[in-house]
Amino acid sequence: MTTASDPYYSRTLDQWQAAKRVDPVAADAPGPLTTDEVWNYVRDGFLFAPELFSQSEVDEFLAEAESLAENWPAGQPGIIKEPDSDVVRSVFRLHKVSQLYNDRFFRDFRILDRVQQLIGTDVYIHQSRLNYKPAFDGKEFFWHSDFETWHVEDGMPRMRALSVSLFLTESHEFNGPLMLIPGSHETYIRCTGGTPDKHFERSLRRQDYGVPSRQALEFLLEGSSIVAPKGAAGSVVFFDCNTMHGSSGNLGPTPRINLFSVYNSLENAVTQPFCNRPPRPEYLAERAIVPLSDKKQK
Ligand code: 6CS
Ligand code: FE
Repeated sequence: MTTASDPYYSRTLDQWQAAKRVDPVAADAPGPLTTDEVWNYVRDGFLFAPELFSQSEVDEFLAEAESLAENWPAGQPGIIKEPDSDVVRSVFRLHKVSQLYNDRFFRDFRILDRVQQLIGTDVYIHQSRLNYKPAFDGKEFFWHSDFETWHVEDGMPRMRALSVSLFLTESHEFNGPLMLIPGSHETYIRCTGGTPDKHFERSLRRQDYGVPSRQALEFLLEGSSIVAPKGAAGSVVFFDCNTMHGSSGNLGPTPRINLFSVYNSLENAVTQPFCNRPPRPEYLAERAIVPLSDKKQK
């Protein structure tokens, strides 16, 4: 696709640019969220649901998270180490390896009903992962829009996806909580720089391309601010695919573990990447599309 026909081209100019989002933020489908909650999501680009899951559910999810990191089969793709050490930073494509997460989280009605209400169609999982943010060693995730990467490197056409992040440990000010810029989802930042070959092998440890410039961040922060939803394990953040977010390192003595799933509209399945590189591997961008509505778990 040419730059002219793609509203979300990026990494093609020498200067960063701010473009207006052209897709609606949320649909008006029926579901458990109140009108106010949907409205807040449309305004801010995220919604915080404290303690949506119970402590006993979280205990099981946490045991699974620890077991996955410890027993990841040698040679199975999808395990990422911290930038300066061999400590596990993330594991990916959990919807293909964890029955527990599939049955009790990814397809749980508390998640899927809300996701479908916001996206307005049936959905599938584009990506799933655990971020471990280990005690003392867990490094930052610099500011980014997930959509910029999913569009350029994975070929996701439009902004019809959202992320769900479940806190498996308490999120607090010392362990590098997720930070977001409310309202930033309305602006698409075109980044400078290209896409190096096999960029993903580096970017998941430390991202250097597809990140906004300092001036772009200042621009997004004019009239806005940084927020960090904090709270008990079991709390959930729903955030739009274009909301600018990041997190600092974990300087605390215990890990900060989050379980993520990314839902994309069935009408927005990935195509060829919007850069001159082959698509990223399927552990990062699912191409085996499984509609979720008939698999909902009550
Ligand atoms: O490259 C990706 O797809 C991703 N990277 C980051 C830093 N956040 C979202 C997603 O996992
Ligand atoms: Fe992200």
